[in-house]
Amino acid sequence: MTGFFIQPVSQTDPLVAEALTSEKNRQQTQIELIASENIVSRAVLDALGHEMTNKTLEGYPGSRFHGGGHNVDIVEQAAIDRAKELFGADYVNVQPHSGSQANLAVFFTVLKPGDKVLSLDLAAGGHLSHGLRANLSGRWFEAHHYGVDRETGVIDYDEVEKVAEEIRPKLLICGGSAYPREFDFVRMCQIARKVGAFFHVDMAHFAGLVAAGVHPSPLPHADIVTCTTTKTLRGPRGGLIMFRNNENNQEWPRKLQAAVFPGVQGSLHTQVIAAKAVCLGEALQPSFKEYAAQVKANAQTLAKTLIDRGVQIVSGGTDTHIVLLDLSSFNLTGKQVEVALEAAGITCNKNPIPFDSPRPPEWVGVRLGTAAATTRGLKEAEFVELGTIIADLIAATAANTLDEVTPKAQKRARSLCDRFPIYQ
Ligand code: DSN
Repeated sequence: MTGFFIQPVSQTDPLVAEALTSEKNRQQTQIELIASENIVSRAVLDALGHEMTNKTLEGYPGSRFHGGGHNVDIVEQAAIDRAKELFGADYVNVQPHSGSQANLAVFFTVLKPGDKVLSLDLAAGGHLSHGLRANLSGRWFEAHHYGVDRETGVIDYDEVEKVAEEIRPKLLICGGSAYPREFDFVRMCQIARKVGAFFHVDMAHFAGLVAAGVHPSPLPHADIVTCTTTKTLRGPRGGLIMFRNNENNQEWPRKLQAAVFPGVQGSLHTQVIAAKAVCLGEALQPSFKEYAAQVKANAQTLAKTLIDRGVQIVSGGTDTHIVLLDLSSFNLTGKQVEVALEAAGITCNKNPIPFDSPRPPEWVGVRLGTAAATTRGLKEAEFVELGTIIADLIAATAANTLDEVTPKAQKRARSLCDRFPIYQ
């Protein structure tokens, strides 16, 4: 075993080592605008790469199926306590391996197969784990969807109420991956109560904004809330489930514990639990409030810069970190613009916009998010620069002049990376 415990991957596995080095280099030299991404701290990386990964453990702190769990108990309890403090929750489960697993555990707890759910349509910004036919949630449960108003791109809550009254779902969900506006939790809760549904908020994208108090919290209104620890919360890949006690969820702590384990998962990702504790601790610091406020200010600056250059933004702006571009007036697809931006060193993703084609190659949307670049240190002035580069690239894609425009755009994006370095 000589070397087994000391040799780094660069000595033992050149193929993987090279891909890891290139990925780090890619992140250092590209501006990341994928809305579900962020750049975690060295402390979160330390926890993720820790020997704690060797520990197999099932169950919950104080009640485990394996011995030797004392240290994991400490980090899991810390993660639970910090999440409770951060979000003002009475119940927290930090074990879900992802947001989708967290959502599945909710379905497992409050629904029986065949029960009806009502959630935001995927094309209007929803999430696949909220009842897409291709996902388990859509196979085992009867999913129905509400959308957004065709003119405003914003949810029409009267319409949600009408649909909810027709469908009478057992679970009403709000949240998703590409809805750039705040949800009206008060109204959604009223609708849920009126039709006798439980109210679930998936705040995966905006959890960091809620934690920092720069976005309304769903906790006072929802029966149950899920999120990821990635995205605006700036932590490792994984999910959380939480709620504030009310008359509907009194029986749920026991059921949810069992739904996560052994319902939808086996043993813990112990090192991820440690990283979750670190990220939640970071989010409790005053500097996180400043960070989250800057994420929002940057998104608003980016949206305004693009609007001023004639780019249409779904819903006309943003209340969060998400800016959703509608490229139909340029006669461009999201894929064309995603490729043009990547060639210039800016990463984003094609996305459907409301009422878009069901075929991804035909989607006319691009989703941008400001969480990662804000972590790098970019502020309003740099987001004006970024918006200008993006608008130039969109115009050049439409005019077929990318060969001329890309090199200059690439230089400008690279200069932002050099001025705001990461992981030096
Ligand atoms: N739902 C995917 C996204 O928003 O990009 C992953 O979290």
